[in-house]
Order: sequence, then C-alpha cells, then structure tokens
Amino acid sequence: MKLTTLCYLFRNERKEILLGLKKRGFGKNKYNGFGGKKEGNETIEETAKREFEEESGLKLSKMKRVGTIEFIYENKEEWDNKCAIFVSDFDNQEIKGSIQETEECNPIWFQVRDIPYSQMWEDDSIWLPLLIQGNDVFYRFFFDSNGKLLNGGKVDEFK
Ligand code: 6U4
Repeated sequence: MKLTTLCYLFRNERKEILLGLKKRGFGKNKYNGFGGKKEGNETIEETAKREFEEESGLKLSKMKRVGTIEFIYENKEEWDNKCAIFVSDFDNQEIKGSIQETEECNPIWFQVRDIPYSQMWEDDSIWLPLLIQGNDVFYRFFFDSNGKLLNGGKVDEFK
C-alpha cells in the first residue's frame, strides 16, 4: 500500500486552520489538509514538508506527527493509502514562502468552528475534531469505489 501524508496547519491558538481545496486528481473538489505520496528514499516527514510546500507555498520548519490513518477502497487497491498525520502551528516557527494558490490546490484559512465538513472526505468529521482537541489519531476506514464511507474505527496496533 502506498504511504502518504496529511498535515494540518493552525494559527491563532488553534482557532484557525488552513485547508486546501483540491482542484485536480484524487479528492478533487474536496477540502483537505496538505499532503501526498512518499517518493524515493525521503523520510515521511520530508514527504510531509515537500507536499505541504508544493500545495500551499509555505515551507514549514516544524511539524509534529500525531497519528496514522489507513484509507481502504473497495475494488480500488491503487487508491489505498497509509497516511501519516501531522500538525503544525503557524505562530511559533520560522516559515518561508507565502500562501499561494497552485494548479493543484487553493489554500484557505477557516475558523475551526466553520470547518466545511460537508465538502470534505466523510471520515474527517470523525477524527479531525479529536485531532484539533490535541488527541492522537490512529484509525482505519473502508470506502466503496465511489469514495463513500462504509465503516471504520480506531486501530491501536499503529501506535
Ligand atoms: P501527489 O503525491 O501530490 O500526486 P495526490 O494526488 O494529492 O498526491 P495521493 O493519491 O498521492 O494524492 O494521496 C492521497 C492523499 O489524499 C493523501 O494526502 C491522503 C489523502 N486522502 C486519501 N483518502 C482520504 C480520506 N478518505 N480522507 C482524508 N484524506 C484522504 O482526509
């Protein structure tokens, strides 16, 4: 299964979150954190930083690993991915670059209380609120081949 990353950037004492509206590829027209596939022999943290910069324009110096989520798709093995989840805080680190819309993604700050869950992957409303409260997230979710959530739950073996 391919290894992927997702990173969520917060600011203003975690009252605001940066989300990207994906404009193409997997998850098109959905808001999500920033991330993608591990390449070559980079570490998973290097992947997370590279993908964050490619999709948002921001080069972060600090990210914290907070969990692992497996996304499994019925009859679409090529979509399956094991995703390393990271968080980062805008206010207490050196950040290079500036937020930029790219061909791939449009980054937008949201108030945490206004996160657009109806325009996100269905699983996000289950675990993102817990992540925002400072919890680790170790989950596995199963989807049909249209990306509809079938079932899933916590997985302790990832810890
Ligand atoms: P690159 O490597 O930039 O081409 P991309 O086309 O964005 O990657 P892919 O297929 O490499 O996507 O990786 C899938 C991305 O989508 C990862 O960041 C994880 C995320 N993802 C997949 N299923 C998800 C789901 N059900 N809920 C969610 N994120 C999901 O929140």
